[in-house]
Amino acid sequence: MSHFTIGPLASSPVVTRHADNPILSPGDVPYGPAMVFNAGVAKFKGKYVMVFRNDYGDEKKGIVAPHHTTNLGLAFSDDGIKWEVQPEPCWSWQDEEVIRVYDPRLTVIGEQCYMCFAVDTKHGLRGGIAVTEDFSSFKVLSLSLPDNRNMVLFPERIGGSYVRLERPMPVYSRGGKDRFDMWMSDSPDLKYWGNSKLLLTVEDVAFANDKVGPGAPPVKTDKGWLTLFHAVDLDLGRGKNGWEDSWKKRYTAGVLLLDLADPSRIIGRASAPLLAPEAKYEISGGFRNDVIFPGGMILEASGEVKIYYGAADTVECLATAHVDDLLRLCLEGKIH
Ligand code: BMA
Repeated sequence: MSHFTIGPLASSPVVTRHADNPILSPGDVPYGPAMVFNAGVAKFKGKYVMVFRNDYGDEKKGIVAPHHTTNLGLAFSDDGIKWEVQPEPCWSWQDEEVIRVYDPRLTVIGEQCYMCFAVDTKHGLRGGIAVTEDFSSFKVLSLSLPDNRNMVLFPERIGGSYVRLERPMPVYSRGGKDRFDMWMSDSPDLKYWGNSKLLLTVEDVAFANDKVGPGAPPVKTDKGWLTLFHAVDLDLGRGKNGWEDSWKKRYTAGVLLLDLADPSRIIGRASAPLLAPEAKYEISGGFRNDVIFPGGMILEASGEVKIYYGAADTVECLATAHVDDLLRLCLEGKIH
């Protein structure tokens, strides 16, 4: 399958990057990662909490940065902007089979905080769900078959079931390349998942030609479930773009509105990206430049929506928008 080229993309004027960006950088973390990004963020027990991904190099082996070792860090905040990073990472998982966990996504359901995460294993990439009460320990509730990840949970049961968005990686049936779409499954208990449905395809999204998948866990509004997705375009004309030898992809964030009672029904979607890489920390100086990877969204009582995203796979950033503008963008866009 050949890729058509997408060309330049701009962020929506309804979204504002925070003046303090990046809100978390490797230098803010006392245990020395090379990259700090793709965080999950929630409001839990009166505080903002962030679980972020740390990637390390191994100087002894001459690996300066990339995805050599990964753990998950923890930070708390009173305002969602200034973060107190805890002195130790909160979780890592390495054993004979598991290589690392990464890309945490937080959803509060009732009194507990659930964390979806990606797991690299020696026998495939898996998606996991864990639960915690205090971020000092995590109980793993389920692990998917390979290859599935980017899972996010809805913050309440819908029609009696837990619901998640996810992005399986069906390489064989999609032309042997990235060509990945967003799916949805439900579960009676967070362990057994089924009723899987295709939700949003890469062909649906004008600013993607490579893959689309979940980003920030959905938030409830009176018009529907509002959620962010990642959209990826590949341009083979791109060369070295970051510390990596070659990086030809661009990641943007899109916004989607799902029906409250039946979230497998898309009721609105902005036709252009909400966030496209433009700021200095998104387009330069990172491991993989031109990456915006949304992982958290908080709807404040004022109507402000805080959007947390990893930038250039190297730092964590914040942007804000008003919920009414996001709903309007979705409802003005193409409705399925
Ligand atoms: C994906 C994941 C993300 C990462 C993105 C861009 O495949 O590994 O964690 O942010 O690529 O490199």
